Amino acid sequence: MNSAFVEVGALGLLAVSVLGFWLHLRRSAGPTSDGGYPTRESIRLDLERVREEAIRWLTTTNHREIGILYLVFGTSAGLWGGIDGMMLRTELLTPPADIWTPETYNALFTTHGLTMLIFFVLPVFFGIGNYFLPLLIGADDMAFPRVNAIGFWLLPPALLLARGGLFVQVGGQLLSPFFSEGAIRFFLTLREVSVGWTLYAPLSVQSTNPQLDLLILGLHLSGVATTLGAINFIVTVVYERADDVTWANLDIFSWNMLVTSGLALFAFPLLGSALLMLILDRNFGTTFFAVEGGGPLLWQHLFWFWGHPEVYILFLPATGLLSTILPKFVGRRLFGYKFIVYSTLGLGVLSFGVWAHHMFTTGIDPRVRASFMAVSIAIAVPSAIKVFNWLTTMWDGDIRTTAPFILVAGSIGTFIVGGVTGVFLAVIPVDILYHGTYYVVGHFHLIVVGIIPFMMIAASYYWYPLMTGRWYDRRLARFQSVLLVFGSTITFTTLLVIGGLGLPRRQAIYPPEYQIAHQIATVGAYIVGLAALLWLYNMLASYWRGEVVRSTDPWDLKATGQFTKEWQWFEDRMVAKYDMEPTEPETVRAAYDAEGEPPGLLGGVGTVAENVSRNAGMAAVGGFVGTVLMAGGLGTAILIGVLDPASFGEISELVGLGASPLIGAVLFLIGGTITWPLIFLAFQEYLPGRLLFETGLVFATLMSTGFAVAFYTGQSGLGLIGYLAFVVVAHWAYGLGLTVTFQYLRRRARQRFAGVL
Ligand code: HEM
Ligand SMILES: [Cu+2]
Repeated sequence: MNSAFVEVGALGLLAVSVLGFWLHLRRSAGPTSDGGYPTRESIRLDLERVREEAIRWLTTTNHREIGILYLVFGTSAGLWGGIDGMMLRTELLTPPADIWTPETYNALFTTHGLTMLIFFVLPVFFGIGNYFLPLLIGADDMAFPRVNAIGFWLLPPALLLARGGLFVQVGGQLLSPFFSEGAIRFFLTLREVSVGWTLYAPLSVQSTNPQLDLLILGLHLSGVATTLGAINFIVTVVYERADDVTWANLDIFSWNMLVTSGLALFAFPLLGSALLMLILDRNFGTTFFAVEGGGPLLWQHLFWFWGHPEVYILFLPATGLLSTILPKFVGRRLFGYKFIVYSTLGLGVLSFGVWAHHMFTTGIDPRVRASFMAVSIAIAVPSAIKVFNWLTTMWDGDIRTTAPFILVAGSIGTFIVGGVTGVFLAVIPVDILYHGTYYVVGHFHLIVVGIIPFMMIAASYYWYPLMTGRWYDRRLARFQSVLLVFGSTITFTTLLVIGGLGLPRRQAIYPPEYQIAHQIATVGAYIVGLAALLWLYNMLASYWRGEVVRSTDPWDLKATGQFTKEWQWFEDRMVAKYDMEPTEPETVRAAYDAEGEPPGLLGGVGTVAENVSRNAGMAAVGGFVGTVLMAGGLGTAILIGVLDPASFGEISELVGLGASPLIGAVLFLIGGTITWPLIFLAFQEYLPGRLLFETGLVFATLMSTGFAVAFYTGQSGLGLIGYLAFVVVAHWAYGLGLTVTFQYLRRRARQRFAGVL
């Protein structure tokens, strides 16, 4: 089949239907006409209006309008790249290359990867950043509004250079029946590039396709655009913050945009240089990447020194959105704000130090490889910190299963799978097995699909009322979110599996035993595609038909004290424009905030020494009470013979004091009085908002399993059941004693803090 026609056709169909649908909605939403024909005047006027609008959008320097331009551009590119993805998956429905040729398949994964990474993700995030970052930090506009406009307007020509060859090619095919080959040679030489999105030398140097040169120029231009945008974000965050926005309360999304922009500032100029070298090698006979010159490995080093940070440039804004949106729908403050900021900074720094993990199989020096392995594994730590903080934010929250929340929860899930599979890849022996298989494709798609578009869509829902003054169709959105999570999970976990079985990627032809798996993945991909279309429909239709927002606080954020600056801006506007009353919530509660509670573990502010001694004192009191209660349970167990007191001897043996049950029991008491309560306190701090009491039971139950294993002395049958029952009950007694005491002491501390006592 003629892939170029199919692709341009699909793109055209999509564009025409969106435009037609938009005009239709717009007409039907307008004031009802008297049924007559439009007069000359009204048409002329309309054309005049169109001209004015066009000039306005072409020349705007307003951050919100530029944001929308970016969003429209990025979404269009994303749909284009998505069509490539669907075409790839369609080819993989059957083992032979019967739908497209292998050459076309190569072109498709090249353009799909490039379009998604360069022209979809970054522009969309820059769009969200442009629209919301100034509102979030209380700035009037971006620092350099005109640079901002230039940064955006470099992108359309960049995309055209990178992928315009497709249209030229289709043009050539349309013209060829009418003209001689010589007359339309230009139209016939350009082909979509098929050397892989990493443009590895020597293939990219030797390829004679002139479209590759245009692509390199287009990428270069997009790099310039990105750098301009990044500078603007950095200066805006640093200099344009409102007086009450400090580094300590800067919102998480702005933090992430700042770090992302910092990464872009270092990464993209390097890509630019490497691309220049490549184009020189291709056209002017230099030998930067020739075997007899710098060598193909030099290209890989330069490429991945940009490429790995680029992955984080794309990923960080998504995590920023997640951290911003999640708390709103669980009624809790973001847990561990500081750690989320630090982990963002940590990821930013580390991401420059791991590039060679993409080159483990290229035969670089084993010592170099080993150190890159270490850093690559280390990068899992800041990522995990984020995940734990998200989970803790959800702990005991009032979860509202809105569409944004469903996407957030889905993202955390796919990110865990994507992240853990990535840690495996960071280990050299595992990478040698899986490199170049679908395992890699599964891994990175779980992240690039599972968190990036998910969070873009979640943000589009979350801020839709603010941007348009209307609600999207909320039922459809929930359905769409579930569909998206479901489709992506099916597709990309299947790819992990077939990669694990050893199927190489980037091949249009594959052995027949993989067919079923590939078909499952393809169906999953179509589900994702359907979800994308439903989203688009919802966004367009609701703009004209959606329920009008009648509250200045559409998400009821004031009730949990999370009414942030951008919503304040919205409220002010609604009040000024439509004379609305600011909405007041019926009930207000702190978002499980530490306010009103004495800060610190259990006591008020004070020196470290004061805090430590106060907490240790409380732990000892609670631990003592708990241990006394527990001793009752264990004592009974010993009396009826299901617990062997001799097993205490093992504790003292463990610390090297001989097998004395007495010493063991003393150690046991010390542990019960000091160690476990302190661990519990730390644990309790990490799971705030939960009733102390329940946490105590969970904690005690967990401990009891360890105890049951450690003190097991070969009981069986009824004895074993009795042993286990007494162990659990004794630990519950311990947990109860611990927490009730804490609760009592804590109340006293709070009263003292509030000056009651
Ligand atoms: C439903 C959505 C998507 C589907 C069905 C899909 C499918 C595919 C397929 C089949 C491949 C080729 C695998 C191979 O043979 O190596 C691929 C590669 C790739 N995809 Fe996606 N993809 C999707 C979304 C995305 C997104 C959102 C991004 C980036 C943000 C992305 C980035 C990439 C990259 C970088 C490659 C590597 C290209 C290469 O092998 O050189 N994809 N995708
Ligand atoms: Cu990497």
